[in-house]
Amino acid sequence: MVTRGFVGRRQPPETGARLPPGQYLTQDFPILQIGPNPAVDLATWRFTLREGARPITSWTWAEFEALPRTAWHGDIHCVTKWSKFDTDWEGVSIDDLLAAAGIAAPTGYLLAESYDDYSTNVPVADLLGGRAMVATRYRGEPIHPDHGGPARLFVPHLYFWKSAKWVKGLRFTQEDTAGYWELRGYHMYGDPWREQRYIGD
Ligand SMILES: Nc1nc2c(c(=O)[nH]1)N[C@H]1C(S)=C(S)[C@@H](COP(=O)(O)O)O[C@H]1N2
Ligand SMILES: [Mo]
Repeated sequence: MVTRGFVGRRQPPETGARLPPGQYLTQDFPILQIGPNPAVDLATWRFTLREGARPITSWTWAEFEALPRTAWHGDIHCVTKWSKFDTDWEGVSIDDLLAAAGIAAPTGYLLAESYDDYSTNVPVADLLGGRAMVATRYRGEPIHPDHGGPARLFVPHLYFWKSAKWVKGLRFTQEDTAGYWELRGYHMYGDPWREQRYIGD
């Protein structure tokens, strides 16, 4: 207890304001996932947008790499209580993805689907206005497979379980459909600043 208080006071004052409630700051980059890294081959990689069951557009890796790119710098927050400051990501914003697909932003929700059978749900509105991307680079390098490379959904204003690693597509849905962790008791939305960790928070 004494050590905790001591460490707490040694943090720069701005650290507290940047940490959502119940979070602590870490310098490393923990790896959290439901199983082993899936094998993802760039030669056969596809990224597909779907409305319900219907495919709208799909990109190969080369096509995806040619889309407009956005950089993002900031903090990420995991529901297991670590936060990491000043991370740098690059990828294709959801705004640019929809524009490239030639569609207006759908109403409703999105279920992100991954190569490891993971999924997670997010309201579409949360992905617009530059607040989310399909990230392909971390700190200027291709994302390491342990962190979801070649491509992961990246929604930094929600708990990090919403940032689906090894993402293979986005499915737009009318209903808010629970993903892997949401089916197992985690919150449907997951705002770190409102500490929405579990259903009912
Ligand atoms: N495809 C996939 N994405 C996933 C997961 C997973 O198991 N599979 N785990 C989630 C969880 S619970 C967290 S906290 C973050 C961890 O990302 P990291 O390993 O890059 O820190 O990935 C999320 N995205
Ligand atoms: Mo997590």
